[in-house]
Amino acid sequence: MKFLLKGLRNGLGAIIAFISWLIPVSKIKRTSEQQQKADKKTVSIELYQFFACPFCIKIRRVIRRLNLNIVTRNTQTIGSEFRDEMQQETGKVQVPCLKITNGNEVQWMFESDEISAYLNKHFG
Ligand SMILES: N[C@@H](CCC(=O)N[C@@H](CS)C(=O)NCC(=O)O)C(=O)O
Repeated sequence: MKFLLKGLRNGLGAIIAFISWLIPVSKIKRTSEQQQKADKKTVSIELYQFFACPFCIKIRRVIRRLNLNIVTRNTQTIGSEFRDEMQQETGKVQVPCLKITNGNEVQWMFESDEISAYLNKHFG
C-alpha cells in the first residue's frame, strides 16, 4: 500500500513537472556583467530536491525565472550521497532545501516560501 501511494505521488509529481516544463516562464533580463555577478554568487548555492516534488518544482520555476545557475542535488534515492549528507548535517530529509555556503559557514534553508523569498530578495 505504502509502495503504491509512493508510486502514485511520484507519478503525479512527474506530470506536474512535465506541465511546469511546458508552461514558459518570463525570464528576468540582465546585462552580461550583471549575469556574471549573479553567477558568482550562485556558485555557493545548491538546491537539494526531488524531481517530482511540487514544492521543488515551484522553486525550480523561481530559479528559471530569475535566470540563475544553481546546481540541483537529487536527494530522493535512499543511501545516495546528498541525501545522507543532508540527513547528517540537518537531522532530516526535507525538500526543497537550499544549501548556502559562505566560507566555512553553511546555512541549510528549508520551506519553499522562505527559499523563494530569499532568491527574490537577492536576485530579483
Ligand atoms: N512546507 C514545505 C513542504 C515540503 C515537503 O512536504 N516536502 C516533501 C516532498 S514533496 C518532503 O521533503 N518529504 C520528505 C520525504 O519524502 O522523505 C515546503 O513548502 O517546502
